[in-house]
Amino acid sequence: MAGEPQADCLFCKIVAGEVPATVVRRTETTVAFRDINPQAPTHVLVIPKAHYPNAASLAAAEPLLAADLLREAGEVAAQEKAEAYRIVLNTGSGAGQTVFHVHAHILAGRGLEWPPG
Ligand code: D5M
Repeated sequence: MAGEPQADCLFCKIVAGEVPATVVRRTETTVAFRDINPQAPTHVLVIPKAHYPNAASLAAAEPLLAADLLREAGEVAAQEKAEAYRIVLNTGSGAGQTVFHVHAHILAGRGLEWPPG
């Protein structure tokens, strides 16, 4: 069923506490943790606890949960004292998505170029 935990999903395992992560914030619906391979001095991932493969499928099925994800991105940025930051939602392997449980990257703490690579 949509949103249910997937046995083979790394981020579902982080939600369940079966894989360790450096959690920086947790709400009823989301978890935020440091990226294991940081691309900036601040690099945090925000995920919904529910499993959706990407942002579009999350927003289509649970728009309020998609809003939670964006609100939490802002809360993480504030907690990290990021004055400027980038929220990235890679969608599809061609765009660099490697984990198919939707996650918002919060990147801050260095100059961020435009367009991104
Ligand atoms: O981003 C997937 C991100 O997930 C990538 O930046 C590495 C990160 N990652 C992978 N495994 C872990 C664990 N175990 N903890 C924390 N972060 C992790 P994507 O947009 O799919 O390329």
